Amino acid sequence: DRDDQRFVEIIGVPIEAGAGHPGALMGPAALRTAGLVRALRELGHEVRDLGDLTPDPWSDGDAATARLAEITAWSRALADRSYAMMQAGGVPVFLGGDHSLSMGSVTGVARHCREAGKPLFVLWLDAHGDFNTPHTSPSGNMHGMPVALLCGEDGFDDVFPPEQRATVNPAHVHLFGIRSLDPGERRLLRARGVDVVDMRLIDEHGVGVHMRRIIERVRHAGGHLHVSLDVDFLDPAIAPAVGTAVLGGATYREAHLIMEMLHDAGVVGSLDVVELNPFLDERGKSALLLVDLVASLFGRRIIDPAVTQSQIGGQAV
Ligand code: NNH
Ligand code: MN
Ligand code: MN
Ligand code: MN
Repeated sequence: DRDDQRFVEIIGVPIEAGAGHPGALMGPAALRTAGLVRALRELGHEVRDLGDLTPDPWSDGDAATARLAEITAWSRALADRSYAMMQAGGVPVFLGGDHSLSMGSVTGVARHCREAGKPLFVLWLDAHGDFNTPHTSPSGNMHGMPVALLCGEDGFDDVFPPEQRATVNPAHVHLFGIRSLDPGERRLLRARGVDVVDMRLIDEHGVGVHMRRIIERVRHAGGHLHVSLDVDFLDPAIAPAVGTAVLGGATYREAHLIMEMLHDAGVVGSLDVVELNPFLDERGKSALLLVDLVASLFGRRIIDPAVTQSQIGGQAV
């Protein structure tokens, strides 16, 4: 038996209106098929799968208006549900669905943290900055905007009226694995002081240096860390199931090391797993990899540290 058992609540958020390519709405189903619930239970956690979220019906209009209305409906429903899941005291895991779902999931987490007086930090594992606003976005796709909404940028009053919007401090956001930024979002990221660990920094220092820095910061503040894992953070060679693949992503071991370090630090309180597009996968390999990464985040390890010590003659490592 282990001393790090958690109560994990899983909810599917099958939304794809924020992405340019259809298919992400099959993400939650693929993650379940790949064995997410079983993997977490095998680690000894208490797992409850709440099924998929159903938003209130939204009104349609022309294509762009309908997409905004749909994302608004999902975001509001998810913010309320995410808040309730936080209040229930477990670790909520949000299965996407495209990355616009984080507008709702993190808003709910932020409401809880504000009331609980707990500083909220966000680790955004992604190829992209997701800091566009409706004014800067070259594509208009809302999966490229959630961090800007969360950090209080203008242009999102349709999604959340100001009183429903729980803002995240941009100085508490760590973008990680970044290798594609649009000019407008790059300027905004600089102006707001967001920490951007791009692939260049990861190549030069390794992921461990930057993860230790981020983990120590959250620990020192006694904070809550929300992790938002976009599949395109990973190199497309190991995770092809994304509509917006960018070369030069995290390797298999870099991604696992991040998850293992986060687990050992014990700072993660909520998780998004987003942008899986099973229509683009190869025999389920991306979905299976994501399940393995989540398992590492929840305590799966290659070998128990005590065993390692006895095998090297009892010397501490
Ligand atoms: N930056 C681009 C945009 O805003 C791409 C965003 N796509 C993503 N983000 N997949 O993670 O349209
Ligand atoms: Mn709490
Ligand atoms: Mn993203
Ligand atoms: Mn991305």
